[in-house]
Amino acid sequence: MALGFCQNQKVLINLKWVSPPNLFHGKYWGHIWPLSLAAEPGVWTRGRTEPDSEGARIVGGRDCRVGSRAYQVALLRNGRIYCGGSLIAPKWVLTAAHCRSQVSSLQVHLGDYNLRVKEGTEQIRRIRNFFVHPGYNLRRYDNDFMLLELDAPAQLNNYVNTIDLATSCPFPGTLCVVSGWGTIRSPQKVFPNTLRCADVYSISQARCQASYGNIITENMFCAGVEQGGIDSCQGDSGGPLVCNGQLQGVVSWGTSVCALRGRPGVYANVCKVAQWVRSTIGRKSQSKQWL
Ligand SMILES: [Ca+2]
Repeated sequence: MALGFCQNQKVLINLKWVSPPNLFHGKYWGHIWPLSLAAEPGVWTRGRTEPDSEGARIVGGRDCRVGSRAYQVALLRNGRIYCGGSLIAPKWVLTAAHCRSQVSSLQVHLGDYNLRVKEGTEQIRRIRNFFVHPGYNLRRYDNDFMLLELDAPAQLNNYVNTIDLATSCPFPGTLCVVSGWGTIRSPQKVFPNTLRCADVYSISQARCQASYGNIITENMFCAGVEQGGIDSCQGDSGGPLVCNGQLQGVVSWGTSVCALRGRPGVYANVCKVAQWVRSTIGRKSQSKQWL
């Protein structure tokens, strides 16, 4: 969850993804999509030059209530947050396709809250297999979905539980909650120990396209707040955006400086992939090779 800052920094589109600190710089910038910047000159506009004109505006998320996000998954690499995800069935996690790099090395934490403390609620799994959406397009960030099959099913309880997929597409203005262990500052990187939550509102496709142009497809939607300052950010990728108790969005991308006014977060549109999710899980659950 990010706080909003806007200094003399170019605003770059970037996936809400983070690599380990020793690789951070190279891999982070390696995920910028230059063509999108060329196609969308507005994205290149520079931030305000007045010192602290935005830095004083400290707004952002909050600690989630313990146990309130039992579907939240942490994908860790070398003990650090890499991406988020959502438990949608005891053996299945829905996350973002752009989190797929070296996916087999990721550790899956269910029922976690403070990543630095062993709370006794955690269930740790490995990834047996992963399925990237067949329509995923890295250059356009389209269909940014990936299913992870866990090596063993989760034991469901008060701290670990599944969430239902959205049964309808987002209605503009709906209050939603996004959660994750991503950076709480932007463009600085400050990673919290505890799970953070933020309230954002779904935004119409017309307004989303007014912000980002025709990069926005029907498989994405925007969510944010009018004044900026509250947003998902690097490290939150793949995590849940939940509206009315259903998983409506997967944290996908935004400007590299998060939470800017007029630059809402972009989410993969879960209502468009319910059939793919059901068929993938159903097919693999029935196939003996996966038992
Ligand atoms: Ca913990």
